[in-house]
Amino acid sequence: MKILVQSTGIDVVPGIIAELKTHQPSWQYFAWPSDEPCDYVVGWKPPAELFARQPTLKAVINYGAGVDAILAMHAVPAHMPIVRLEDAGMAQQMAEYAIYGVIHHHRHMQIYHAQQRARHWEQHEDRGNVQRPTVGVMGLGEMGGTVAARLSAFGYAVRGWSRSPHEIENVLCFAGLDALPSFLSGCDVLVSMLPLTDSTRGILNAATLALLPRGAFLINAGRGGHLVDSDVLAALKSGQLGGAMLDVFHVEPLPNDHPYWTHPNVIVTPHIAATTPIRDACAQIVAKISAMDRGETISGIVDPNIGY
Ligand code: NDP
Ligand code: OXD
Repeated sequence: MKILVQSTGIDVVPGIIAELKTHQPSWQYFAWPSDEPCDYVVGWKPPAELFARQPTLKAVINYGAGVDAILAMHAVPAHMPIVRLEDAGMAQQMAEYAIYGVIHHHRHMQIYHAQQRARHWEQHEDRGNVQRPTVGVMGLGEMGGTVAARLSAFGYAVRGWSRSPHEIENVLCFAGLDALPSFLSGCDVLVSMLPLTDSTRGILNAATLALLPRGAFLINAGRGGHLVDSDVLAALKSGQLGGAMLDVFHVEPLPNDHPYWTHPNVIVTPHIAATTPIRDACAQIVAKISAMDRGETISGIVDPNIGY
């Protein structure tokens, strides 16, 4: 079996190949760019040229959870299965990221950071132990499902929203577009872990942000395309949003002159909410390729019609 490995950061490819070899030493591995005809490609945001130069590929294994970039490429042959990573150690990181953001808001950390810079001593803990915010999680899949369960175990009241109905212990679940207003109306903190699809692009806009309780805090670790940035900035200005923690953006790296960088109530992180853990990811990739090659049905095959 011949496996082609590609990534946007060329320096990570040798590490991925070394890790894949530990799980399956008998396969042959090639780093992109290579014209050696391969059976499978393990890649992240592959260039269109790769598919033209690799006509023997049987499937693409996406080295991450989100498949919006690869689905947007017209170069991937229509019949070729696209397989995404399922959790592979990322859900735990997502839970850490979300819990950090929720606590940042709940325990007034934005205010304390500003106070420290001004050498100002003042306590704001009246809300700290009395009124805990209700947290809403958009997307209840590998990431969002874990995030909702962990936040609930941490003691927050949690609600979740997905396309199809879900049942998660101690999480008030809503499903479908009709239920979105009821869901949003109870979210003091809104965490988005949605995939970017035709149905979710721009979903956080003036109309939907207006449905949140005044002063709500927004955490976005899904994709930048979920936000209408001008509407988010307007909501921050009016006080409809009390603050935001943003990990993903329309353009990455976030351009130097973007207002998010300097907004006093916005935390910017450089797409690190959950990075792909090489060991878990490679173990999962080898297991999925082996099963596919035996002709078995595997989980994690993307439905291009719904976009995730
Ligand atoms: P999954 O496919 O496992 O879950 C997606 C969830 O979103 C499902 O619950 C799905 O509903 C829901 N959903 C999809 N479309 C809609 C819709 N139109 N309306 C309501 N709910 C919808 O994906 P993951 O949890 O693995 O990953 C989610 C996203 O997180 C990725 O696509 C990626 O963009 C992002 N991500 C970001 C990272 C970062 O570092 N910032 C790292 C990893 C992922 P249903 O359950 O009904 O199908
Ligand atoms: C992913 C990501 O989708 O890192 O895996 O954003």
